[in-house]
Amino acid sequence: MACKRGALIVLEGVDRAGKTTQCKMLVQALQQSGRPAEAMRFPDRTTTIGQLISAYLEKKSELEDHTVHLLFSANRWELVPAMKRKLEQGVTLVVDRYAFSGAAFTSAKPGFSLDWCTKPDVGLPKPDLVMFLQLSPAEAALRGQFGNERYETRAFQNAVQQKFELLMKDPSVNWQVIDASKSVEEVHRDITVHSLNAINIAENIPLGQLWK
Ligand code: Z5A
Repeated sequence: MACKRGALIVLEGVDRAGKTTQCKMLVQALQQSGRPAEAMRFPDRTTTIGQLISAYLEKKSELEDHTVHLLFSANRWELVPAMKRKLEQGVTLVVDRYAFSGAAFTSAKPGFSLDWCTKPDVGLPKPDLVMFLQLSPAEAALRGQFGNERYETRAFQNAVQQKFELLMKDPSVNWQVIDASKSVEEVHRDITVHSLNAINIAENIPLGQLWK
């Protein structure tokens, strides 16, 4: 009998919400409990496309806004064959940012509709669970200053948060809002409960297609 597929689990959220911290903890906890799991992050800065994006984020290069949006999407699509292979092998993928960040960040720029911004990612592997780590700007400020990369300003992050709120109204996606202001351990516990549930459900259903 073919093995049961892994789940595609995504963490989204505003700057300093704790996505990277929680992705690492979740992968470790799943592995320790005997469930195959691997971490991924977008942008994946290791590929040729990812290096173009990284230079843009670090403000070492300029790219036209539509162009960089399509590069972020291409960076996801280039990883799809590997993602599908892992999921089919029963590996759960825990992903730090995905197409939702793509849509939220570009549509927070002037002149971009959320509708246009989602289009290039239609048909990507659909996450079984998307957890949005909710953190107020005041709480984020307690975790240190913004970094020096592009987009790391309070005004832009507020606009991004509003776009995420619109995306979360979509009932075709399994969104769970996580209170990221709790301690690292408490957030981890909440995330683990939702993840185990999603892993159990994913075992018995085929992988979906995002926004289709
Ligand atoms: N972007 C885009 O435009 N289009 C796209 O398609 C995609 C992305 C995929 C990539 O940044 C940028 O690209 C991002 C979106 C855009 N721009 N912004 N902003 P990245 O992925 O390289 O980095 P990041 O996602 O911005 O990281 P982050 O948001 O700054 O951090 P985080 O991963 O959410 O948090 P963390 O690193 O785990 O924790 C931050 C700090 O808080 C750290 O000191 C922790 O120790 C602390 N922390 C974490 N949890 C807690 C709790 N619970 N209590 C107290 N302190 C905590």
